[in-house]
Order: sequence, then C-alpha cells, then structure tokens
Amino acid sequence: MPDSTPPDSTPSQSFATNPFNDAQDVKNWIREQALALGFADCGFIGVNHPVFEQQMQGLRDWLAAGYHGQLTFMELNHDKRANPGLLVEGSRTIVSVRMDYLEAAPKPRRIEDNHRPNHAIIARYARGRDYHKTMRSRLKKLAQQIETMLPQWQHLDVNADQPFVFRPFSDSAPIFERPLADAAGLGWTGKHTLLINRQSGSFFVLGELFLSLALPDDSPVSAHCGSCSACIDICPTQAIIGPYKLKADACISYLTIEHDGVIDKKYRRAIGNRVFGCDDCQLICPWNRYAKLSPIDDFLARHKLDDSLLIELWQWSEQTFLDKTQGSPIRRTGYVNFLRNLAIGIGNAPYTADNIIALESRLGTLGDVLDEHIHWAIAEQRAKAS
Ligand code: B12
Ligand code: SF4
Ligand code: SF4
Repeated sequence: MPDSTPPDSTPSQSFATNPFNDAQDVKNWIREQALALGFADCGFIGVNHPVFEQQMQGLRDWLAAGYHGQLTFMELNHDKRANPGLLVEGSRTIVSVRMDYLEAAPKPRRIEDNHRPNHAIIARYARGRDYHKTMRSRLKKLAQQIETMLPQWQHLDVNADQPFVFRPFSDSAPIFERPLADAAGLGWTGKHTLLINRQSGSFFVLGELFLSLALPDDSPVSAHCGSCSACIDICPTQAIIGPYKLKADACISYLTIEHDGVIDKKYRRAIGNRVFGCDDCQLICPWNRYAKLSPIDDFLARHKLDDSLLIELWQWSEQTFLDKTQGSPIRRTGYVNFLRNLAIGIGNAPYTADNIIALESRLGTLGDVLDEHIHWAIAEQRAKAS
C-alpha cells in the first residue's frame, strides 16, 4: 500500500509497474475494455443500490392497472427484482452496458416509415442478429478479460482476492435494466420510458455483467426532456398515457411482438405498416439527432428486412420464415402472429386488387385468428377501392 511504504525504501518491481492505485483505476480499465469490445459505454452500481427497492412500488402500480397485458413474467420473481444479488450468489457489482444498434441514421424528427405504406416496417433493433446473443457473448469476453487482471488488483480493496464470480444478462432475467442503467449514469429516462444518452440518443440496448468485484457506484446524470412531449404526442396508439407512463398493452411493440392471438380492432389502423416493433417515439425524439451508428456488424439488416414489401413477406412459407429469421428476434413472435401483423399492414396499405387476391389466398389455411385479421384487412382494402 502506498501509505505503508517507507519513504526511503524502493518499491518492489511488481508494485512499481502496477498502474492500479485505486478502484477508480480498475473501473477505468474495465471501461476501456468494454469500449474495445464494441459497447458504447458502461457504468457501475452495487447489487444493493436503493434503486431496486425504489422501483418496486411503480411496478406494482403498473401491474395493478393491467398495463402489462400478457407479459405475465413481469408478475414473477419480485424478490429478485428488489434484490438482484439473489440472481448471482457472491455478486457485488453490476456493470451496466449499452450497445448502439443503428446501421443507418434516420432523418431527425421524421417518421419516414409512414411514407412507405407498402413496406413492412420492422423495428431497427430487430433487423439483424438477435442482440441478446451479441450482448451476452461480448459481456462474457469482458468478464474473461477482467479475470486475467485479478492478480494485479490484489492490493486494492475491491474483493479481487475472493473467488471470481460473473454472469452476463440482457433482457433475460427479472432485472430493472433501464432504471439501473439510469442510476449508473448511462443516460436519463425519457418520457417515453426509454433511456436517452446526451451524446448518443436512445437507439441502444442494455445489458449487465454481474461481478464479485466490489467497485464504487457511478452517479446518475441530469435529465433533459424539459417541456418536450413529442414522443407522447406522436405515439400512434397513445400508449404513453403520461410522462414516464407506458400502457404496454397498447404499445405497438407489445401488440406486434408479445401479444398472442387477436389484436383489438381499435388498434389496427394505428398500427399501420409496423409489423414487428415500433420506433416512432424514438424517431421523433430530438436527442436522436445525435444517435450513433453501431460499430457491430451483427446489427446489419439481413434478408432485406429493412426494405421488404408487405406482400413479399406475406408470401413466405413457414419454412422460409424459419430460415430467414434464424438467429433473429423476429422468431419470437412466431409464424402465424407474423402473418397476422402483415395482414393488418396490408389492410392499411393503399388499395390494389392484388392485395385482396393475396389476402384471400391464405383464408382458411392457418386458423381462425389469422382468418379474422384477413377478413378485416379485405374489408379495409375494399373500403378504399371505391
Ligand atoms: C417489458 C418490456 C417492454 C414492454 C413494456 C415497455 C415498458 N416501458 O415498460 C414493451 C413490449 C411494450 C416494450 C417495448 C419496447 N422495448 Co422493451 N423492455 C421491456 C423490459 C423486459 C422490462 C421493462 C419494465 O420493467 N417495464 C415495467 C415498467 C413498470 O417499467 P417502467 O416503464 O420502467 O416504469 C417505471 C417508470 O414508469 C417509473 N416512473 C413512474 N413515474 C416516474 C416518474 C419519473 C420522473 C421517472 C424517471 C420514472 C417514473 O416507475 C415505473 C416502475 O418502475 C425491458 C428489459 C428489462 N429487463 O428491463 C425492455 C427494454 C426496456 N426494452 C427496450 C426496447 C429497445 C424496447 C423498444 C424500443 C423495442 C421496439 N423498437 O419495438 C420498445 C419501446 C417502447 C417504449 N416506449 O418503452 C430496451 C430499452 C433500451 C433503452 N434505450 O432504454 C430494454 C431495456 C431491453 C434491453 N435490454 O435493451 N418493452
Ligand atoms: S414504441 Fe410506438 S406504440 Fe410504443 S410507445 Fe413508442 S411510439 Fe407508442
Ligand atoms: S421526445 Fe421529448 S419528451 Fe420524449 S423522450 Fe425525447 S426529449 Fe423526452
């Protein structure tokens, strides 16, 4: 330790060359590695941080209001949400990371998607490889690099002398990911409920690396929504019912990805041509003029998923769907629900006789739920024909 070294003594070789003087040096080193691995940023908070307990009442109110729809997993594991240390025995610190996913910069403050009514709009995070895999494999690499450094951190009070424990997560466990990233200083929570970074906007996903190292907390940054309410005003289904309050079961992202079965008629026109997820509240946000492109190739669009016509995807057989969504988050919604979403999109597209022929060709083939959406779409098309 520096303070116990007699002033006239010569430090040992290893001490003299060890550049780590305190926990902040360790954090700086971890951050450098994270950036080199393609993460846009990282922050640190302890597993016992008060943010977890503080989120619980908001979650309970949200569930009591029924805003979660079929997201029943949100009702479970509240003990772990309030106390994430229970998820990984021996963990002390959570490294919160964010990863930019844009492959092309959208025009600031515009919803260009609305000007392509025959196109199938897939949310930007879902056009390439499933981010859960990309995120977790890179977090694992980060942990392995950290492990090699433990011998150099033995003289610091960071728990490096204890057995090393780590576990990566991304959207895979009952963790308050956005609130913890907010607490760790990665950005502030926007009125649309997503995290925004002043230098990079909000087109990024979050992940966490739980570690047995004990590292000091980072601090949150200030919020910069001010009097803006553009996301609330633009939301096609009015799912953002007030600042920071999302009625998830009205959100197009929920309806097209998570909701199984019939989509309520009252949302169908508003869904437009969005067939998997929705980006509107982010596209309109002024902070996304600073959104950064991803350095990671995994996010590059596959199979023209950034530029496909509704009618092209409608022709996919189940095997084609499985082939083209291999390793993609789109698999999550399943073939029939994907067709259901496309039927709504085609119903909302400008009238053509071919649209009606294509819709009719699938009637009676994949069950009542799909048929109900096809009948609705045909009626919408016919109404526009006259
Ligand atoms: C469930 C879920 C959804 C649901 C519900 C979304 C939601 N906002 O709750 C649905 C399916 C709709 C959804 C959609 C999307 N999601 Co999502 N989702 C999640 C998930 C799994 C849990 C979120 C959650 O806990 N919701 C529960 C509610 C209660 O939480 P909450 O909104 O934070 O509510 C709190 C606030 O309202 C707060 N509160 C109340 N009053 C006030 C006042 C102030 C001032 C503040 C600050 C807070 C506050 O208290 C509430 C209780 O804690 C997370 C991953 C994870 N494990 O955390 C990803 C996650 C939030 N989703 C993500 C993404 C990318 C999306 C989409 C953009 C995908 C898309 N393009 O289609 C959309 C965006 C929709 C939107 N506007 O939020 C990312 C967000 C990244 C980011 N930049 O923030 C996450 C973190 C996944 C990840 N690992 O990256 N998602
Ligand atoms: S993702 Fe779309 S539907 Fe959901 S809150 Fe944002 S704008 Fe509204
Ligand atoms: S659109 Fe405006 S209110 Fe909504 S998150 Fe962005 S800055 Fe905040």
